[in-house]
Amino acid sequence: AQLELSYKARAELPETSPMASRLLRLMEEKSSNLCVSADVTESAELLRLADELGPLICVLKTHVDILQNFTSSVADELGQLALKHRFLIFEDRKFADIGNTVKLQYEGGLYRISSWSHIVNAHAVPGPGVVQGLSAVGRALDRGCLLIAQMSSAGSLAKGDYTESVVRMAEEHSDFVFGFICGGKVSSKPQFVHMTPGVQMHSQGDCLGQQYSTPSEVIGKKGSDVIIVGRGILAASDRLKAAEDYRKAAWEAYQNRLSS
Ligand code: BMP
Repeated sequence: AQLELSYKARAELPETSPMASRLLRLMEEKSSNLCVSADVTESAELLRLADELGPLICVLKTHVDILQNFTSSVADELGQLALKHRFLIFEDRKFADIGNTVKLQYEGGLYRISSWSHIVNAHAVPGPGVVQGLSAVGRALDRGCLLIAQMSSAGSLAKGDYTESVVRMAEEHSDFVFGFICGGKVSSKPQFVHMTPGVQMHSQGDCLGQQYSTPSEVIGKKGSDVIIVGRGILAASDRLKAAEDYRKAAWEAYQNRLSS
């Protein structure tokens, strides 16, 4: 078996990118490998959530295009909360077009994603141009990108050879791509961060194809680094307590992995 490095040790490797180092370091400092998926439709609720759960999370994942009332000041306030509570913002935009188009989508439009989101993600299906287009905007701003290697939804086509090609694409663009959206560890290179959605402790799935695993399966068995939790926390009557339960479960699974 491969020697299991701590998040902190991985942050310090020379091959680890600045964005991965920043994330791995703050995970260690906050004892948190929890990313909350803040899938709410009101900006005020998004900001309340970020302020309330901020101390417990390493990343706040957004879908700004589901907000009814997004303005640039929402992005500004989110940025201030990210500084206050030391988390990174990840706009889950899933770019999937030719390089020139994603460049325009990332930088401009209503959302100006590159101006406030530390992390974005992309599908590899267009080929490396998608990463080159995003990188042309993001590199100069010290942003980072995750490639979608696998998906949590039933019947996903992102598997097998496709997943392997995504990993190679990441390795070839490691100055901007620092990790993966995946079900479990897909690369043995310790400089890459693995982030896994489809995590819930008390449900197997929803009626639209989502499939859930538990924090201990994802971090302990499958070797991912960060759990991404939406409704497991958002639908709880006490969101703060639910977030703490997920943080603790995922952190303990990581610690068990280190000591085994
Ligand atoms: P929930 O925990 O409520 O099922 O939400 C999961 C979140 O992760 C959603 O925002 C969804 O868009 C995202 N997601 C996912 O569920 N599976 C994937 O493969 C990729 C995702 O980004």
